[in-house]
Amino acid sequence: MPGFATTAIHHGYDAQSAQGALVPPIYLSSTFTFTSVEQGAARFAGSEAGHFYTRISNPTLDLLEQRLAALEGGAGAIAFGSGMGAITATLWTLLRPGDEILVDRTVYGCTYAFLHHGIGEFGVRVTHVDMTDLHALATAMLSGPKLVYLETPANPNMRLVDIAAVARLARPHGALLVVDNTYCTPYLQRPLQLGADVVVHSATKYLSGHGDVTAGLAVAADADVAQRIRLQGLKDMTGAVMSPQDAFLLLRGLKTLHLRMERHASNALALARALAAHPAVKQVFFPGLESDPFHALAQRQMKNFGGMLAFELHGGEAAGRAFMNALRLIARAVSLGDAESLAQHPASMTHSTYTPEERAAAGISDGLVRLSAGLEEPEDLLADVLQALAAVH
Ligand code: MET
Repeated sequence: MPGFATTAIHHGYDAQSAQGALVPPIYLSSTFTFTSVEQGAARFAGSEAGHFYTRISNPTLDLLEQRLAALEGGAGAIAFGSGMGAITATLWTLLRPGDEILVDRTVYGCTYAFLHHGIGEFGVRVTHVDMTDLHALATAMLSGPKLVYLETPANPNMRLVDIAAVARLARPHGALLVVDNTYCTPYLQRPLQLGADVVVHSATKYLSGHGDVTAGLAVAADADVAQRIRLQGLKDMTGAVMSPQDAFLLLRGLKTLHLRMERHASNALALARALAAHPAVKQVFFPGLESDPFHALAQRQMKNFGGMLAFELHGGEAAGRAFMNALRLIARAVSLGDAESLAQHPASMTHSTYTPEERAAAGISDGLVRLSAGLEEPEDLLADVLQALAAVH
């Protein structure tokens, strides 16, 4: 198999299949014609391969799906209209009333809302356990959860979970492991190789990388699981299909993913070190710092430490707000993985779906500030952070 960048640039496309076009064309057609009514029936029955309606499959989406499946090392991928489309379609497919889903202590706010106010109201039992504590996880597995779900690093507080260790505990119980790999992308971390069954992504973030796409993807280790997510979760239960134009932008973004991730990571490390050395800063959460409790796990599990970090100021939430309002270059915005650096306040923004008590239980403090390190010059980012800290201090 060719290396990562070669796969991201070439996998699955033969220019001669598209009149020699170097760049794959966009198939905007919502429907596909049949040479006979029998052929249409065979495509609907699944006995003949071929596209028939873009909500189910489309040549541009198909190429993107093949490429991401190759990068993640999966048997099949499914493209969605958002990260939440990928997450909800996957969980609607793999869970039934009466099942239990075991979820790590911290997850993204809308994932939490879907679990507790969406699928949790349809007879699925949602249990949280701190998956950094493998003894607690082993005990929680005894109740027989159908599915285990985690993010690593977790949004927004940068807790890391040992994917291989969780997979080893989940497998003997027959539980499927689903990992949200949005923060890392397959360039930094490949959960399926570590024993996960399904990887979900918000492709809005690093995979597209330019802040101009809202999209998601799920990748399954097993082709049957991928097909079930497509036919139940996508086709019937959510209809959350990706647009072919967005698939085109994603195919473009993927070509530079390896280069972008390295710069995001070096910028994040520079910001984390500067913040950690500043007297106004109480704590920095970034696995690239030698002092971080997850540093050793990150070195084992990730190729580099990624572009996301979080921190708290001694002055708490008020100081965090003042810091964010003083930023001049770094934008105040949710989302992540864009060329532009972004700062946001999880308690009032991305994780405002939790009650204050739930946030405390999940380890998300009110003073936490989340930064997505962009691709700008590190000196300019450092200057902005230092002037904003000076404004607070
Ligand atoms: N998932 C994105 C983030 O974590 C967007 C969040 S708020 C609707 O920033």
